[in-house]
Amino acid sequence: MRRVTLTQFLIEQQRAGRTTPELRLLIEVVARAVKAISVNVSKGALAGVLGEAGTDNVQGEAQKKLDVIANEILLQANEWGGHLAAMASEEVEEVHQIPFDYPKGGFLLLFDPLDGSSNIDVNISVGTIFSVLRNPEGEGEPTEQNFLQPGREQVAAGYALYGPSTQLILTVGDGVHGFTLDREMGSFIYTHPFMTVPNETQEFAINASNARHWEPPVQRYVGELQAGKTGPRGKDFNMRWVASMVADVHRILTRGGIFMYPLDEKCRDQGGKLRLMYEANPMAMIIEQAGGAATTGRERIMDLQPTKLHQRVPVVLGSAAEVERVTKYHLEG
Ligand code: FBP
Repeated sequence: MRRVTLTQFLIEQQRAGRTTPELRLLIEVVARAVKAISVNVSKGALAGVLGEAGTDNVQGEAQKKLDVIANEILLQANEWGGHLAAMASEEVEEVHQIPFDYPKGGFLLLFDPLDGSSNIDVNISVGTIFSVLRNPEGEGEPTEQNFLQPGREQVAAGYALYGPSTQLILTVGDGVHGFTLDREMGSFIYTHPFMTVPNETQEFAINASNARHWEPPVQRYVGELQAGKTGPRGKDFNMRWVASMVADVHRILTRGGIFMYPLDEKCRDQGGKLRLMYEANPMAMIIEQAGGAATTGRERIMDLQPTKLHQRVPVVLGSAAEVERVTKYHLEG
């Protein structure tokens, strides 16, 4: 089979009018940053990048060294790239402006530089999640308000998975496409065309240690799954929880399933655990583009009107039939 690189794939998308030269070039800058992060992640203790950084992020969470390294790599690469009006990162409280002496572009980039931080020191897969929006017309430096657009306004979304191999999963609104990093060539090779989420599944992902905090609809749904053949679902379900959203979502994109980080008594005050702008929205776009569904348990995630850059939301995504069932249980009250 002809090996197609990410650059060739994006140029073909551009020739077919499915993306613009500016967006293609932006995605290539993000891909280059992902390669640099992949090198750091794979070196681990050899490069002294494991462990705490000794600082906290905007969410008050202890930062890992790799959180800081990955964030710096993405900021520096995209500041210089010339395709952005501004950026937003899980690790940075305010909007990150492009230095005055660098060229600017028409896009806004949002990212979680290293997702699944709690797994870094135990060598379990982690990732990077990103979302691209258009910067609304207007004078002056972009503000937080410029970013507060519903997920359906995203022009691209993707994630990198730093696992046994490094993969880049991408959508520009025409299906979901997967690329695998060829370390010898230093290029992402097109390996997974038009990834789709199977509608039916027998696999679910949720942090069951939170069960006592769950709302009744989730108690009911998970209870039925655990009842398996003997219960109303009449079939057995298996559970998986990597605690790296990227890894759990990638499994669902590959073989189906449902991922839930619902609203529970533990995270109710925060509105949820996962962040809307650079975790839930990009993953929702990818899952929907792959034929799945993504809700808060009550509403379509990509229809939510954001109110804050770092706001958190409940997340239920994956195989459409299961997401619809969980949402129905919530709406039945
Ligand atoms: P960050 O690591 O980017 O903060 O992401 C949050 C996250 O690690 C998700 O990747 C994962 O799905 C979830 O938190 C795991 O939560 P828990 O520790 O409750 O299992």
